[in-house]
Amino acid sequence: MFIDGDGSRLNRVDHNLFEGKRELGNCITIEGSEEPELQVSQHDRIDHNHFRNIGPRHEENGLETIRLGWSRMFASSGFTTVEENLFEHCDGDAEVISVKCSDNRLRRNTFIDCQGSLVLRHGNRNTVEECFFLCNNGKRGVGGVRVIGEGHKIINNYFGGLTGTGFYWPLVLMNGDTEPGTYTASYHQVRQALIAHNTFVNCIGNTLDIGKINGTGQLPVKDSVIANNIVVGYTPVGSEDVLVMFRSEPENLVWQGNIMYHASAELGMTAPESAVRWVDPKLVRSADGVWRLAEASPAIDAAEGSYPDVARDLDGEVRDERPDTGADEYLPASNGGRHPLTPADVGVDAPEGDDGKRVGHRSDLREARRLRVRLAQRGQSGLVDAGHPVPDELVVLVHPELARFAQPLALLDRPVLSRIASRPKLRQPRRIGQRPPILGGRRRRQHQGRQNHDRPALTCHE
Ligand SMILES: [Ca+2]
Ligand SMILES: [Ca+2]
Repeated sequence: MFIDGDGSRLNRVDHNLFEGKRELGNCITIEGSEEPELQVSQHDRIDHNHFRNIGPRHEENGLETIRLGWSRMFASSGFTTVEENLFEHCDGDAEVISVKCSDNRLRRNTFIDCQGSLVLRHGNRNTVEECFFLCNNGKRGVGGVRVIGEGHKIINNYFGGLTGTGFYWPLVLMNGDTEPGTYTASYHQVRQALIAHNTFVNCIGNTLDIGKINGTGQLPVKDSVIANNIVVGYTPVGSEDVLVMFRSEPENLVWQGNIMYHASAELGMTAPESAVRWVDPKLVRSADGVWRLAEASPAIDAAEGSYPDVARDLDGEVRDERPDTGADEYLPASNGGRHPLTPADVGVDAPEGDDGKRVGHRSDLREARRLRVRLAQRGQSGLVDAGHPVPDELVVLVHPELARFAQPLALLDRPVLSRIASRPKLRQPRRIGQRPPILGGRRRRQHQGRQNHDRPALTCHE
């Protein structure tokens, strides 16, 4: 699915199943306009989708589940939200999600056994929060989050049992080749990153990998904060032996209020107790497999400093006046937190989201058909949302491979015009920036070039 075009905004892609994609091409790509200036599509929402069995890893880059923007759009603000999606065995690319523009929010997504990472590859000020990154069955190469650029926030996430190494350690902060602000196909310097209130449990060693170099890498991680995280391993799960690995020396990296403990690994740095306390946080595994705080945990009320971005916890619950270390706030009166998403929570048959905006009743279908006819009369054939005006500039191009998912598009709660790529004779709506969904010739080379020039190829286990 390709979301694109001049003035593209307010598109929603929700409650779909993306499954079994093996050939090159992302499941969802969001781009935008190139003239008069590069502008990524804005205020889009990708939610409650189920992505599964994407892959195996392709020899070329470009089989991501989602790519937001592309490298030359890095400075453009997307304000897009990717939330409440389930990713299972999405192995097609080193980047399960590739973010290449600015000011997006990725939250409450669950990643299970995905051989790759969520990568903030280009762009600034993106937030990754309240996500579960899980490896359930010891599958190799299952990664977490890799950070490049300025002002990113990684908060309230849970990383459980991850097995990725090299570029796929649970959290990787890359060294840069280029200062933020100018285009590069390589790596922008990490600055002003906030890594706060995350919980890492039973991952293979080197949970935090700082200053990894891929390229010249002369610009170190700078002016960033790693605060109030829990890193704990109760079982020896790998051969690596430190929790924090410095590949190069950071510049003004502040450590505060972290709790780390491992049965068989060492910390890997010297730090005062106020920065990292080596103590067992005494987490207890709950029924959903997530390790959470319990009554006796020394992490309760132990957070230091003030982080207004973390007013809630992984469960979405408001933290009390003395926040706990890690992603979970221990609230004895709570009647249950958020759990890792399951197939029942997402996809075509899933119930409404938290916002109660799910549609899909028969009356909506009837309305959608009516609008479809009306649109055809206007020369704008396609499926549209029920009960909304249809602005010309909002477009979703549906790749033929995904055409069978076109019907759920009729159920979007945002005004979206959908065009099936296999019907090329449709008259084109005004003001639509076109991009053939089947890429051929020059365009295909150009498209692949975007993918390939953006990063060096990575192999899964390096
Ligand atoms: Ca507390
Ligand atoms: Ca909680």
